[in-house]
Amino acid sequence: MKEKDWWKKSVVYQIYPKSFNDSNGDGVGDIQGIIEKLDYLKELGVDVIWLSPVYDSPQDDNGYDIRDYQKIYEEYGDMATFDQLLQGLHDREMKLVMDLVVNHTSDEHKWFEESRKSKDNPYRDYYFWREENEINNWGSIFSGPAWELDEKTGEYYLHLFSKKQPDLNWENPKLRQDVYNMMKFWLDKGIDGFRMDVINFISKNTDFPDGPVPDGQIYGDAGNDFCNGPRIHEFLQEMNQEVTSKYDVMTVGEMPGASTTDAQIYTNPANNEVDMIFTFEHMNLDSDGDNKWDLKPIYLPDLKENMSEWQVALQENGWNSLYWNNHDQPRIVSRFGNDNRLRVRSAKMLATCLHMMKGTPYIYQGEEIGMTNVHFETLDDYRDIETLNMYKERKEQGHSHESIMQSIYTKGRDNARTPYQWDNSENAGFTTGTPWLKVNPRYTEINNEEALKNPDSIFYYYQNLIKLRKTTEIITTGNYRLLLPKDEAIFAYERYTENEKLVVLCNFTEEEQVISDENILNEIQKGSVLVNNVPNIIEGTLRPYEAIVYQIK
Ligand code: TEU
Ligand code: CA
Repeated sequence: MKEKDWWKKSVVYQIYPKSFNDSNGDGVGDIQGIIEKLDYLKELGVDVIWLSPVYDSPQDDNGYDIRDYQKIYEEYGDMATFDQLLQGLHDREMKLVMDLVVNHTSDEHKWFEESRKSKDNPYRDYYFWREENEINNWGSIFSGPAWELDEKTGEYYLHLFSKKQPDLNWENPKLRQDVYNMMKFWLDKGIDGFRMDVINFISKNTDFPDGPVPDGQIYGDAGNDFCNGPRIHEFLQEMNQEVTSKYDVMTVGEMPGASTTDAQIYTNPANNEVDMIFTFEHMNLDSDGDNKWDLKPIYLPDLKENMSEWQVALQENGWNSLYWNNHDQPRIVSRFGNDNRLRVRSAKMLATCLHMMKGTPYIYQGEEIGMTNVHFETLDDYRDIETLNMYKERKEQGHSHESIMQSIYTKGRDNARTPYQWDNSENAGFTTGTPWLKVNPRYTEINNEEALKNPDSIFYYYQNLIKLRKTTEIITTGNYRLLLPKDEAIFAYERYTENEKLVVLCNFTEEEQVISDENILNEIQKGSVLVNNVPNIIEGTLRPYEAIVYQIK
């Protein structure tokens, strides 16, 4: 493996700064708070930190609405503190990947403030402006129409996300150069890569044809008009050539609406676009239709089929990112596991299932201690713009309060954003003040201090999975094959090289499962146990949420 491919051997840990650790008691996490936890992250063993946006922002979407790309948001600290964080990570031989949000800016960014002033302003073409008869039926992903009238010039601007997140016009070469220069500013500081926010949205069909339905959630059905658009590969290649290829960095593109066929192009090293992408497909399988708020229980064979399709499609000339969680998704142990009696065991099973796959695993803060979804009684306790807008819209459409709250409990983004649970003191040790979003009441039982005290905790299980990746080459290099594709309870697969094999067996249910497949039984008899989550294995049987990995040489 080339030195440059260090990210193939890495495990990434995502920090959502607002909710990680508050160092000064104002109720908001901050960079100093992260610095205080660097030794903890080192102990977990992760190689790379992905930091969600810390740039200057009015925080309409918690920092994914950037006012100034080269300034740190005041509540998080300043550039000197940021430099200290970067140094602190490098001193501990960890790397730092920053969020790159260039599909849109904040409406308070100086480009947009200029752009809206007049039709002949030099920044006018940094965004998409259209007359009333030129706009289409697209809906914003955060509800309502995607076009907003600006009184000043009487034209509409495009915003696929909130009104305060106008979309940048990548057709404009000057905008592209400004973005590249900004990227170089951060790379020259020594950061180690970018996670690129909705990066497959930057090329759009600028004729703006109507979509099939006026709903911003439906990425796939909008054809290639706003995702994977006509010039997307050209833009990514240009960015690579002008910027990222000049540094030893990793790039991961967040790409809703990208299929495995798209991903084969995006991640093929020969194309010089990005190293890997985040797919959304496995995260959409527990939605009824294309709207994430319409709920449906997960059907395991669907999940297996989809994840296996990605594994196989990218195993030769591409690369996968592996994730269950991020700041937009509900907590995995509540979603595909059991967050009550079998919380610890099912969290370990889910970790095993993901971390034994081929690709770069991402751990989202709190996942390593099995943090769970939250059920706040009233809407007032929620903060996320997507959730609040959706509530209003669905209420107007006639949905009942109860059914909307059920969707929020199951899918809302604030599930992932409640403050990190450090200990069982007030506010989970996250802040001495009033947290910006309430702490999950389960912090007395689920917290970091508790996890570190208990050798059987989820934390030590993750630590071990990360160690295994370092010592067991096949986890990085082996190819993937799904076993028992139709089984509704067991997720089984193997990883193989010419002379070695791993067999991974995961029970996704609360019931004991018996393995009757002769081939699997024969294989595991020849193997030794690499990792498992329930003591005293009974060969051929998987107890509730049990996971076993056999190594066969
Ligand atoms: O998310 C992209 C995105 O499409 C999300 O809106 C996601 O689909 C949604 O949360 C699920 O309904 C990225 C960021 O990760 C997210 O936090 C931002 O809000 C969004 O882009 C806009 O920058
Ligand atoms: Ca703070």
